[in-house]
Amino acid sequence: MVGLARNRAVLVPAVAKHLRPAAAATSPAAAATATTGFRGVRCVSTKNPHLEQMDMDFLYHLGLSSGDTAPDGREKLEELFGDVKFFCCGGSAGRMTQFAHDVAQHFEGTEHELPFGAAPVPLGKQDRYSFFKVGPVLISSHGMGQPSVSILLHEIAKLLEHAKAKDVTFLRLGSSGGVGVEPGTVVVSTGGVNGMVEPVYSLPVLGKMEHLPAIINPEVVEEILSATGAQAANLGFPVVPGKTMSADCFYEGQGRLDGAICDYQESDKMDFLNRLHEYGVRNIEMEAAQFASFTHRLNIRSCIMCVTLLNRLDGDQVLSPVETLMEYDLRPGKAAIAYMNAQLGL
Ligand code: R2B
Ligand code: URA
Repeated sequence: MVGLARNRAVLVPAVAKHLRPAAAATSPAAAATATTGFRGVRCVSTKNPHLEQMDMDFLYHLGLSSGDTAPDGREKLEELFGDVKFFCCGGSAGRMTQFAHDVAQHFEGTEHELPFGAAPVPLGKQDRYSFFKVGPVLISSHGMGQPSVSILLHEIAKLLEHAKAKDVTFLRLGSSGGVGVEPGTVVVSTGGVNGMVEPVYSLPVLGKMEHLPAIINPEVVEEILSATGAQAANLGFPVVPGKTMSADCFYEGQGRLDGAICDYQESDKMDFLNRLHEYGVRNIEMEAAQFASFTHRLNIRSCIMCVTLLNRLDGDQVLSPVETLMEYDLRPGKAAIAYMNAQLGL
């Protein structure tokens, strides 16, 4: 047996305290897939009473600060970021820079068009994350792994709260290894699971392990599937829903046989991958569970769209030609633009 049920005795109290009220009313396992009322005009809102005591908040990794006043009397961050409706992030700085240019091109001739001749300009300090704003879309790289995306999400949530941004949807656009799907497929995550195949992101806090439900809002999944379905012929690649496993390691943590160290056999790997497939997992990457749990805790609409670079049931090495991989890399961004288009009514 996999998932929460197997560990119910250990996880139930630990998980329940992290569920938002509507979800907590159901069992933890049901809560992991529940619709939990994300609709309505709402500001991005952090959950930390200590922030209220601070006159100024320096967002260290972004190189931006709250507390400055714009000429119109508003907080400077509100002037710059108050109109944000989407935050799109992905691992690679190069890919997210390209995405910023693609979004800018897409907005040409619309109300979100950049001023004539302007290109997306990198914001903030750029040495950790490559960060851009194009109309209502905030774009950033997040590096590899859950610790890296976690730092970014804490600072982006605070930034958007200072900015009084409303109704913002967070999207992670990434790459992954497929589990029983054709390479090049974009998997829209319906929920995250950790390396123990439990629907949580597990984080030690003050010497205690916290199990944070890795819940994705099903409404956003449906919206993405509907927008990409309507554009299926233009997009030209499959988009499917499925659970996503997030590992803290590319090699042993993802059951690969080609790392520098491996203490298991091919049959052990295949047993595990088949167990994942049976549980509904369709791809493996390194950030989704953290991303899902963080956005769930702050009641932020979010989803994860990752292209699969290979089918892990067929092998471990990423062997497709460079041109094929470059084209695959563009796919989550194309799916996100189709979704944002539909949401913005363009
Ligand atoms: C997908 O690709 C990266 C590892 O190659 C990692 O960031 C992820 O989630
Ligand atoms: N990224 C991962 O984390 N795993 C893969 O197999 C491919 C990309």
